[in-house]
Amino acid sequence: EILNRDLQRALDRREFHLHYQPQIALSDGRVSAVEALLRWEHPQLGRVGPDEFVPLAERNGMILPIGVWVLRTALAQLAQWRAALAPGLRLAVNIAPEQLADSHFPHALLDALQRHGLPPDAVELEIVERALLQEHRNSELMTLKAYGLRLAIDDFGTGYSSLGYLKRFAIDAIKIDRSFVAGLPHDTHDAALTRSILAMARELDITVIAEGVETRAQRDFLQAHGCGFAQGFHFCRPLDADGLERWYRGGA
Ligand code: G
Ligand code: G
Ligand code: MN
Ligand code: NA
Repeated sequence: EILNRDLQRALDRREFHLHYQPQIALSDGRVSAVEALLRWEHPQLGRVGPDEFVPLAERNGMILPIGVWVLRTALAQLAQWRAALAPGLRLAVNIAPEQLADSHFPHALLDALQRHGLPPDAVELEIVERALLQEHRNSELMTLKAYGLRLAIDDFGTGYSSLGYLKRFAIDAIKIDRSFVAGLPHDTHDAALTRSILAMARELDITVIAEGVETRAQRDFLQAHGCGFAQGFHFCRPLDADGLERWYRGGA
C-alpha cells in the first residue's frame, strides 16, 4: 500500500524519474514532440505507475510540488535536446486539474521557460476534459494561452465532453483516447468515432494526435483519414532520456 508519507519523501529522495514517448508526424515520420511520463521507483514496492499514485497525489496536494518538479526536469531536458538533437522539438506534459487551480502554476511554468530560453509554443499542456469545466481553473489557463503555450485535450471523448471549450480556450490539439484507437480499423464503432473526431477537428483547424497506436493497420487507418500525429508502441515505447536519445539517433 502506498502511503502519503512515502509520496512526500519521494521527491526529496529523488525517486521520481521521467520517461519520454515520441509523437510522430504521419505525413513524413518525423518526431514532432515527446510526452513526459512520470515514473516512481519506490524503495520497497519497485516501480509504481502514475495511475496508482497520481490520484493519491491529487488528493493530498503533493501533485503541486511533484508537478513543478516534472516541469523543471522536462523543460531542462527539452532545452538540451533542442540544442543538440532536434531544434524544433516540442514537449507535451500532463497537467493535473489541481495544478490549474494553483495561482503559482503559470509563474512556475513561465519561469522555467525563461530560464531555459524556450519559446512558449515549444510546450503543449495536456489536460483532461474535466479540468475545463470548472470555472475557477479557467483564468490560469487563459493566462498561459495568452502567453503562447499550446493546449491539448488528453483522453478526448472519455470525459465530460463539452465542445464549447474547444472554442473558448482556442484548443490547439486533441488526443484521441487509446480506447478508441484499440478497435481500429475493424470495429465499426471505433472507426466511426475516429472519423468523426478527425472531421470535426479538420473543420475547426485543431491538430489531432492518436494515442495507443500499436499496429501498422491502426496507423494506416489514421493516416488515410487525415490524422496528423500518432503516438504508441508501434513507433516507440516510453523510454528514459538516454534511451529516447539513442532511439532518435538510430531511427530518425
Ligand atoms: O505512461 P503511463 O501509463 O504510465 O501514464 C498513466 C497516466 O498517468 C496517464 O493518464 C498520464 O496522463 C498520467 N501521467 C503521466 N505522467 C504524469 C505527470 O507528470 N503528471 C500528471 N498529472 N499525470 C501524469
Ligand atoms: O493518459 P495519457 O495519454 O497521458 O497516457 C499515456 C499512457 O499511455 C502511458 O501510460 C503510456 O505508457 C501509455 N501508452 C503509450 N503508448 C501506448 C500503446 O501503444 N498502448 C498502450 N496500451 N498504452 C500506451
Ligand atoms: Mn497524456
Ligand atoms: Na491519454
